[in-house]
Amino acid sequence: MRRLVIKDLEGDIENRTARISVIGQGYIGLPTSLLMAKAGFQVLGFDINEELIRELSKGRTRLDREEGIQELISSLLGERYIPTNDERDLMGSDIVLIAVPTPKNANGPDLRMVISALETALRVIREGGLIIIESTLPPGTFERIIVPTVKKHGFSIGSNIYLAYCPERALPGRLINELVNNVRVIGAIDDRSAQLTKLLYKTFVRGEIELVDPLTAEVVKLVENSFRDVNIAFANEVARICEALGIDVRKVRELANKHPRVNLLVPGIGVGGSCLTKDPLFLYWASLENGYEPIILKRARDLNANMPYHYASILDDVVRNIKNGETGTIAVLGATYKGDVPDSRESPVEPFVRELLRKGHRVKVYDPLVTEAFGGEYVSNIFEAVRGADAIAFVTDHSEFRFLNLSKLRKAVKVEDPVVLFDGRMIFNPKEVEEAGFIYISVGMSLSTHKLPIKEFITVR
Ligand code: SAJ
Repeated sequence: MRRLVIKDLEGDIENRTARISVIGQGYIGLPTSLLMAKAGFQVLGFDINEELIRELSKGRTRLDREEGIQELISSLLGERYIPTNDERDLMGSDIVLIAVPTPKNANGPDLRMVISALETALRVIREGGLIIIESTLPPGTFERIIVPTVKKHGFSIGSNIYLAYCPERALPGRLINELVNNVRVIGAIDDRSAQLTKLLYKTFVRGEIELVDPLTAEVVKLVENSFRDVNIAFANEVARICEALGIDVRKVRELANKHPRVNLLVPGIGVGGSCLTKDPLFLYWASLENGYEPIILKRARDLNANMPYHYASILDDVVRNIKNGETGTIAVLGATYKGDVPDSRESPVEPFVRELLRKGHRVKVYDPLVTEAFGGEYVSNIFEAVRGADAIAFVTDHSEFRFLNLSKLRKAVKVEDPVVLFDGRMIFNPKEVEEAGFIYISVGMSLSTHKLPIKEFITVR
């Protein structure tokens, strides 16, 4: 009898008759649903956010800047891809995939959304079905929390239910491409769960698929994002060193990167997004609990988190110098956590803006993709945003900013010299900025070298 159930699901995956439900229709759940629908499955995209489901049902997506997503929705909606927020539609699913956020709170990971999605999955899955978790799990969660929850519902893993962890590893901005081409890591406690999950992913993934134990899969995912956070922290550390020593990090980076084994990332006003700001901490906490404190992870995280405060402090000094000690008006351009992605979660722009406000400045915020202003005044037009500004801070590397006409921008300011342009993402050529009539300041430069009209200029802290 058990064999029959197992064979059924294999066959249903192979001939695309398995009915799949995906809980969470965000950055990962939506594109993954669409890819499985494209592969030939009937996919229900479930989300508790009614507004999101309403939009999707009309064929509209918040991920319209992600290449390929709008096209996939247009061709699959109502046919093989059906968005819903009615849990009853999911009853009897053969496969349920969970792609909801795993945020952090002050003391550790917040697993409430994952657990709630798992409870939903356990209510709707058919006997002999497969549950896959794509949401990030802190080390040990699969065996200590997920497995016991499944057992509590009366299921026996590897017998009348199958269960696997397959963390998403795709980069916002290149989602479809990375979901298809990246290597996938599957963690499971039994072979059948791993094999069934592999069979499913093989229907839409071109990258290799590796099978490991759940703890290894959990750690791999966190190591990847910690690697990136630590590497950006190193670039930021080099920027701070250059500021202290009075040289330009651009030249240092350009020359160091000519070495065949050096690849210094781009220093900037900070590291944001929902992944890099928490994943290194998940790894840090888990290791600490088990007797080893990974100090590099913690130091890197703290350094990256401090960058927005550091540059808010510099800008505060610069503006007060220009204004003879008074506060001024600062136009902050960019609000999202990175360029060309309409996501302001954990954006480093938030502490940057809040710190400038706390120091008493008027802050106007413009972003081409979101209306978030973090307590500042949102302005929907870039030229209006800069009008009357003593300083303009570019803090997100949107493509729109890279190709701006800087002379036109300077004219729109309508303030006598000096007007400062702070390049928080190193997207401009300093010479061009100065030719347009701004004073250029940036990450990783000694401020004493800037051509400000003040003799005794601040020293970088
Ligand atoms: N950043 C820099 N300097 C750089 C590169 C990035 O300051 O040289 C900043 C960005 O501006 C942004 C932050 O870092 O604020 C993070 O951006 P990102 O593009 O590095 O990464 P995410 O958070 O969008 O996506 C990461 C990816 N992980 C890795 O590249 C190892 C992605 O593959 C993961 O799937 C994703 O986290 C996730 O969901 O875990």
